[in-house]
Amino acid sequence: MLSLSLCSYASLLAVAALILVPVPGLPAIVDLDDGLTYVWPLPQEFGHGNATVLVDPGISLVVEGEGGGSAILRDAFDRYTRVIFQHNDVFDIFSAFRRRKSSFDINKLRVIVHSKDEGLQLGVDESYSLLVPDEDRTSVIGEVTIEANTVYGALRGLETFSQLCVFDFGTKSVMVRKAPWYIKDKPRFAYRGLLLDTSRHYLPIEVIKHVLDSMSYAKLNVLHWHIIDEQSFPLEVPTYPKLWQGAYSHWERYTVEDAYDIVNYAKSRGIHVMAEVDVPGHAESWGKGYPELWPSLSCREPLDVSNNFTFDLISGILSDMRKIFPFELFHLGGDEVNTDCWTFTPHVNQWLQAQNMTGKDAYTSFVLKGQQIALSKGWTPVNWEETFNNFPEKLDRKTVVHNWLGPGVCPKVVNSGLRCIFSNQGVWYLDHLDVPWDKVYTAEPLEGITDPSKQDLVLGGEVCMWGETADPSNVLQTIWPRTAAAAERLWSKQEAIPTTNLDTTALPRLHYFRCLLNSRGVQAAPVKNMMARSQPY
Ligand code: CP6
Repeated sequence: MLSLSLCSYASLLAVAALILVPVPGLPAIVDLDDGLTYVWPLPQEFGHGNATVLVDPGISLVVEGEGGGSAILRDAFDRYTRVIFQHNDVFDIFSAFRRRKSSFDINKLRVIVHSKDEGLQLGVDESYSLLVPDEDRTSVIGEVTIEANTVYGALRGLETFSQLCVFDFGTKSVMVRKAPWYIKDKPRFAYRGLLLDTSRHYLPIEVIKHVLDSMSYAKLNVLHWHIIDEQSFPLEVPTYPKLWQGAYSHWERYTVEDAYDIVNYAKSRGIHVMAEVDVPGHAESWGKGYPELWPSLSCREPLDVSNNFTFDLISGILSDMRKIFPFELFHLGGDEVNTDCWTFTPHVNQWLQAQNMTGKDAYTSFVLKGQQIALSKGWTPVNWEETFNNFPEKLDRKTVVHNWLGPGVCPKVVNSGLRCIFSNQGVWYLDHLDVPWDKVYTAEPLEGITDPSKQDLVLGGEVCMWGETADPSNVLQTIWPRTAAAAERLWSKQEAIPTTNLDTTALPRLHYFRCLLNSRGVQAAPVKNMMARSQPY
């Protein structure tokens, strides 16, 4: 037959081409049959078979359980069907028409959400189970099942399902390979954060939302919004309307409505927003509108500790912010405080002497006052580690200490009974461009902590995208792909995360996840854009 002979000619030619024209240096195409599981972060427990099933682009959502009616769930379903079927363009709608409905193995997504409580507290139940049937149509026909206690667990399950779906460009259809899948999943840590800094460079609302989308793909759940700092004060504070005179410009600002919008957008992706007001250092921009906050023109931060107005203003800011940020944690900074600036300023120095205080005493008292203001508004205070390093026993017992200076801090924090967030700058500061992905990946938040009751005091960890060198032009490609390495560390079982032979165990999966981000419009950089490993290959 003509077709046969054409075929054999073609394969002969192909074989000849392979023998005659070796193609050195082509990047390896991800081999989905290499035995690795291409879901990032890796689920806690899973098993699968070896069948390939077709997914109907017209897949319908069927909800069950008390929380099934959630608008958050419905919106997420719409988002994920757009992501999964992005290649099913107008022509594929016609092909779907021609196809008989029964030719798809999966045409229903059944989501069971047991609770209708949509409160998004720290430690909210994000567990889910996911079942993708194989082609055996005698069993539960055509139905993928996600079961979760809360809508936030269902969101995580949807993300996992979306990663199992791959578009086959030959048949132009979406399929799940290696079905059936049985997945039972939950996060290892309750706090899986990313810091964004909108003071050093303003980030438009759309960019922040894009970051939130990308976080949800890696199952990260806390946006630490470092809104204001010494360079600019972009946030509207209605009680003290001159504060945002410290913004870079009229347009580089966030209204109260903008901030609400961010918080709601994050909530619908299961992401908490933890706001930060970094005092008393890192606050120079506040004095643009209220110069009396500056000790003097040559000492503009830390804020004037001798002036009661300083604390009235902090209280006013926090009252206004309390209406916007429902998350129970609130970050009060407390890092890099130059107390010499106070002791060298005559009127502040006089005040210190009258109070019988050293600069360090005043720093302590400032931080503790800040904590009391936050506590009085119903927040749990978070402070950078210098506060713990300087006066550990004076901090309120509810304090969460945020590590950054180096390793070994969280062990001390949890031994003293306080809670800790891990962000060791040597591995999890994204502005350190020379830190390779594998160094991010092998960093372990529980290092040096063996007692399980102490381990429980480590809430999790956070990668920090400081804004000095990141703006809308490069922020996403600086965050990704390395943030994915931290995201797996924070979600997956410690025993499942390889520590050796990362080239073959983790790297192909990271390449694949990076491409998945790109396919969803996230500008994640190539894994090897920087020093990809400590050692050259
Ligand atoms: N801003 C604030 C910063 C940093 C910190 N706080 C910072 C310090 C050192 C490095 C990176 C960032 N830019 N407010 C420290 C918590 Cl290397």
